[in-house]
Amino acid sequence: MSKSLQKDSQFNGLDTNGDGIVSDAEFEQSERMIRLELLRNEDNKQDAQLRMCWFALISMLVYPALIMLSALLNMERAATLIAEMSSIFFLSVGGLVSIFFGSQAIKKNGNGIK
Ligand SMILES: [Ca+2]
Repeated sequence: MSKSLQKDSQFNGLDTNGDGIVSDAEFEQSERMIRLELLRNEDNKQDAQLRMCWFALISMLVYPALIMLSALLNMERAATLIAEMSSIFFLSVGGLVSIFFGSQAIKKNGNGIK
């Protein structure tokens, strides 16, 4: 005996051709759409992480220029302060970038534990 959906079921939308029957094909189609959506979200996430990575690397390049600029503008105090922060800054950015690439490698190849 065929089953029917409850009144106002959230799965009513699965009947895409409007014949009043949620066919197996329609059900599978919706599942495929969900999987596609998940893949797209994952893709967006990776893009965002990559952008963050680029931003961190570019900031590493800009950092020394910032010190030079401060020195040129006779802001010796600012130049000194920025230089003092540089060690922790480069460590943090380096850590961030290496964690990004490390996690990518682990995701791609597995962690070696079967
Ligand atoms: Ca249908």
